Amino acid sequence: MTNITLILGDITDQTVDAVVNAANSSLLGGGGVDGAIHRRGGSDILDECRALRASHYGGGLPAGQAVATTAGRLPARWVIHTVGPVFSANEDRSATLASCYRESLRVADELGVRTVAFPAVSTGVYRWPLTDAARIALDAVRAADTSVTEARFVLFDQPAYDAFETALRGD
Ligand code: AR6
Repeated sequence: MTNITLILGDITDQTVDAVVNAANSSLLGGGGVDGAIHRRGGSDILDECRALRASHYGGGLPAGQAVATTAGRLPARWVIHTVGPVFSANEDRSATLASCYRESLRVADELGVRTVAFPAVSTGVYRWPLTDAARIALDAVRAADTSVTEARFVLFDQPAYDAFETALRGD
C-alpha cells in the first residue's frame, strides 16, 4: 500500500527516487514547478526532453500522460514529467487530472522506484481550484495499483498544504 505524506516545501529539495514535474506538452520548460526543476536540475533534463520530442513525442506529451528523464543535479534519480489539464469552468477535465497521477505512478513502477514526490499538478498557471485538485489527486493515488511505497505531496504554500490536509482527513 502506498503511504501518502504531505509536506510544505519545494519539490526540488526532495530526496526521493523520482520527482514529478507539472510540465506542459512541449516538454521544453516553463514557469512554476517546471521552471524550478529545470533550473536546479540543469541542462541534462532539457537534453533528454529534446530527445523525447525528436523521437516518441514529436507532437508533444498529451495532457494526462507521463514520461521520465534523468533528474540531473536534483537530489532525486528521475523526473517524471506529466502534463496537467488547464482548468475549465465549463468542461469537466478531472479525469485527465486523475490520469496525471495514475500515469506518473505507472511510469514509477516501470522504473522500479519506491518513493515519489508530487506537486499539486494544475493548481498554479493552469488555475485548478485547490480543494478540488487535492481531492482528485488523493483519490487517484489511493486508487492506484502501484508498488510505490511513499507518495509525498510537496505543497508550496500554506493554502495548498491545508487543502491537501483537509482532503486527506476526508472532511
Ligand atoms: N515546489 C513545489 N510546488 C511548487 C513549486 C516548487 N518549487 N513551484 C510552484 N509550486 P505550476 P500547473 C506549486 O504553475 O498549474 C508551467 O509554466 C504552485 O504553487 O507549476 O500544472 C509549465 O511549463 C502550484 O500549487 O503548474 C506549464 O506551462 C503547483 O505547484 C504550466 O506551468 C502547480 O503550479 C503548468 O501549470
